Amino acid sequence: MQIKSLSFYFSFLPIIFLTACDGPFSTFMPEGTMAQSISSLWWIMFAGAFIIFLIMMGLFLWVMIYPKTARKIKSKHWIIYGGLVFPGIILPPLVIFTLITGERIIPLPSQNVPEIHVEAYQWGWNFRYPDHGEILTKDVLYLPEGEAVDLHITSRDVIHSFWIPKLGGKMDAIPGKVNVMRIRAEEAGTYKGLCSEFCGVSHTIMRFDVNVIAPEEINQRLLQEASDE
Ligand SMILES: [Cu+2]
Repeated sequence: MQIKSLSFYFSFLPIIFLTACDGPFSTFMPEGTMAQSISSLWWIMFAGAFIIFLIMMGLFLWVMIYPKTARKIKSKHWIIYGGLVFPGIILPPLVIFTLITGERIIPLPSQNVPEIHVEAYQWGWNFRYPDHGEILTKDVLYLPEGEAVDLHITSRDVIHSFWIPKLGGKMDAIPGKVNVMRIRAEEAGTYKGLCSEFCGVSHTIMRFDVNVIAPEEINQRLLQEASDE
């Protein structure tokens, strides 16, 4: 049997790394404004970390290959340039970008945004729509396409965590407390959400569907849901 070259086996490597990049729970394929901001921040942080890694590896190799030259650099210069100047150049842009992203996804009370009340419990989700006669949907969340909504998230029993990977970040659902998260889906369609905090034996089945539909259709769909109950 002919032994294949190493490059043949290495050609499969990207497949291993990229197979998990798509699918309903992927954060690499954002479809909402908040998820897009978080994803961009992740890539910028990744690029920053990667650049630092390359510089550190370069320095490491330099010290290993040319130890005599490296020894000529005074230790105080390593501290000044490596410990103060270098982080002083790299960290501020990352911090500024993080603050801008946080500001963009934070639910500012001054903006008038419709509310949906989310209640987590072992092991499911209740969604109530105050703008539509407090209609209740179980394990199905209806969101208007292209419009921001404030989700008021709480829990009936233990701590859970609300997450729609393609649309936004995670938010803890804590008994006796209401956490607000703004979410905005740009494209109509069906998405998947889940509990991302281990909450008991049936934690893994604590999932829900998200139907993003035209804003003018929401009321009719909710009334339909209510009559089906
Ligand atoms: Cu849970």
